[in-house]
Amino acid sequence: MFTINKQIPLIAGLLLSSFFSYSQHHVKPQNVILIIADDIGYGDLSCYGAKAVHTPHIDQVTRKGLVFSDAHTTASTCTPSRYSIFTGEYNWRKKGTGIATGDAGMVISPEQFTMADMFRQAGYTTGAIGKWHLGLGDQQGDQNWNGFITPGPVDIGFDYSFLMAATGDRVPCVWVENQRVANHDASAPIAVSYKEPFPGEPLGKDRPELLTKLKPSPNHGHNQAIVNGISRIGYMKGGGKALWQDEYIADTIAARATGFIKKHTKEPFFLYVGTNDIHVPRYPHRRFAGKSGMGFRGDAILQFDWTVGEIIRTLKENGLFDNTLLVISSDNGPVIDDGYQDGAEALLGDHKPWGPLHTRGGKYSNFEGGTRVPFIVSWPAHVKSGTSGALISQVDLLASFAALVGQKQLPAQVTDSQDQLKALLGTSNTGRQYIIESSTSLSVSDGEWKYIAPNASPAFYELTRTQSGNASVDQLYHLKTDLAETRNLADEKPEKVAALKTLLLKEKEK
Ligand code: NG6
Ligand code: CA
Repeated sequence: MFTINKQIPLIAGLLLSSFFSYSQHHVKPQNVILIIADDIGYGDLSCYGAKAVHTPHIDQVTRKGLVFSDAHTTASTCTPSRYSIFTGEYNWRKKGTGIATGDAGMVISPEQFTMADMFRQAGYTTGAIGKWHLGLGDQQGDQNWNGFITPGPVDIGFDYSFLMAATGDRVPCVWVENQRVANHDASAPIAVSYKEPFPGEPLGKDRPELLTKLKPSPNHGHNQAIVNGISRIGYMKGGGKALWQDEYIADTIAARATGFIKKHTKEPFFLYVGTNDIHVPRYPHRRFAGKSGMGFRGDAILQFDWTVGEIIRTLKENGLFDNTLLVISSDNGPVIDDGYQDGAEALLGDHKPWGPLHTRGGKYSNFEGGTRVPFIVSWPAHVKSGTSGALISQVDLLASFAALVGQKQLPAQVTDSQDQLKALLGTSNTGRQYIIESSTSLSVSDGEWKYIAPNASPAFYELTRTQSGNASVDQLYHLKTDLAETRNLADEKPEKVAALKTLLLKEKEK
């Protein structure tokens, strides 16, 4: 009896400790999928209040998921924003993180620690599919598009990659699978240049009659190499059967993403899916034609929603949906005319891509419209459905995912990523104390107040019709009562300006 009695606390202790170690080490999702849309605005999805466009597949996710109202990118364009997601470091700390050309070298160097490295360490198979725009190879222009391109995603932690090097509107217009051009056509060797045209290759600016699918907007550029009846930024030669068809880009990305899921049903995986939707040139598949009533831009939103639906369906068919942590977000705010005459402006109607809250700005802007983005988390086994007002930044995904999968120690170079797992999983509504956003200026926001540092750039970008948030003076907005950032209170609240400036300075000195 004595021994048994003595053992009871021991057994109970063992049970308890194994329970706690179980909860610490086993409450992690089998898979993590990060879907980053391109240029989808805060108001472009029905779960964020859009009425004119319906995104039922994403609605289906939100019925069991968490919808964030105060989630941000670190920058208002793609390359810097994705740089921060993958490295956990603010883009503005590192040179060369601006919008990359299609022949840019790797923006993240192989020595850097990334989200993919972290997942790999935690035993997850890692994949990157779709839009990359973070450079390939060592330096600008040195890629061998007809052979092996190195360094590449494998050197920053991705076991598998199937990517468009930059954007739909930049050459080369080919898929790069595991650092080789997919379907490479030996009869049409590929050459790419961002300096000089290739003699004999037609250019959009000279041969408008060849632009059968979309025409560039005046003064935006996008009038260089012609591929598939659309002129692009940059010069390109060759490609042959490897060239992508714009109307199948979404189908290709969805097929690769669902293929990756089906191939890895038995092991944990991390999958990054960067959609091309709804970046320009918007040329969705004809099955979406006219379905939104808003032309190509609206139809591309439906195509994005369909892509999410394909991923969900595949997860469900393979019994993976409940135990997959899925994050859906965007890389920057919305833009209407970003370089092609696709009717987006004329057909917009009452739709407000910036959101039901009339957020000002959009892609390229320092205002909230540039960086406040849709952000949805789904993990039905552990995350309750609802909404969250927690202030979060995409730069926090790395440390939060690391906490999720038990990778406690992150290298010091992961300067800016905070463990916001509780906010991400909806067990806390607090989030960050403040976030830093970047465009032409740096801004700091604590969720209630936002400060934008002065700069000399124009207040309005004529080409994209963007209110840029640039001003030669300090700007201070009370977001809680003025989300549209219309009343600059800097003169009335000098102490608040000083406090936020101090935060910014502290961050810069880190
Ligand atoms: C801009 C392009 C724009 C788009 C953007 C990158 C011009 C005038 N505009 O420079 O069309 O490609 O770069 O978009 O060239 S992003 O979403 O990938 O950041
Ligand atoms: Ca973008």
